[in-house]
Amino acid sequence: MTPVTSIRFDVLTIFPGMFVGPIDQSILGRAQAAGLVSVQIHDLRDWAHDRHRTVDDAPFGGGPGMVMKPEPLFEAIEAIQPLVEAPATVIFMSPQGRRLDRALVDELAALPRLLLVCGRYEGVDERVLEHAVDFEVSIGDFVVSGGEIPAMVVIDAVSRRIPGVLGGDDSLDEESFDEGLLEYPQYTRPAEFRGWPVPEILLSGHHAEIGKWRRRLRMLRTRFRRPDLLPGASLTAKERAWLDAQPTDDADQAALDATERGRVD
Ligand code: 9D3
Repeated sequence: MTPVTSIRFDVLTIFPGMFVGPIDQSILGRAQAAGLVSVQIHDLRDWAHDRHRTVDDAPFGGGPGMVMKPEPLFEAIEAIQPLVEAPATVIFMSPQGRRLDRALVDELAALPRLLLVCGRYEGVDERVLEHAVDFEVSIGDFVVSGGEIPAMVVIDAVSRRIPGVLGGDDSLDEESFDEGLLEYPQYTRPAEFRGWPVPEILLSGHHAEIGKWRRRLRMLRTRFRRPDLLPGASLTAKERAWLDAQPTDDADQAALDATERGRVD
């Protein structure tokens, strides 16, 4: 018997309805049916103390906006933790958090259980972050309206790292990013569309040459679009030398990449 890794997500939110479509569709839906991933959504208002189901209040010291009250959050987290045996790592989705990247996705995928707490309003009572949350996660330096969509991003990205979730060869998913290079350009029929031809090499049937061309395009593209990735990319000394020898002064390298520069000489 091969060991099976699975992960459980609990989500705490005041908008449980936002999660209904996304997590039941496609790859995530299949992963849940296969028992590789489970997702349970919890409505924070179920732990409110009044009949208006209030979960926010004005900030001490004044200032704009509202702050999430501590009692419902503490009580919800304490009620959700014992629902299954594995202890959950509690993550608060927040613009102040550690920025999500591949390394963090992999760290999270190694955990058995995550409790994702979605923020709303201007913020949350700091005592929740200090005493009930393990750490905060952001999906990037831009503002979205709440933690729900970021939590879905975490669930989707982390689930893809669980073996078996992608169905086929899961290792395929990482290959292009793994080597720290962007992907090569792709084409399908027709061979000429509105006067724009597919690069000739791809029609040649010379698989070794096509492989070289694709590799070169990946290197050129990465240098042009994401030069920050290059120092960490796994290139051979020969490949680095080749790339260093390519001119960088073109007005439109992107267009050039797809044709001339990728030519195998
Ligand atoms: C007034 C200052 N704003 C902080 C930048 C207030 C604020 C705006 C939006 C506070 C929270 C939010 C809602 N965003 C999230 O909860 C959130 C988020 C995000 O906005 N960007 C990236 N990642 C995340 S994770 C949660």
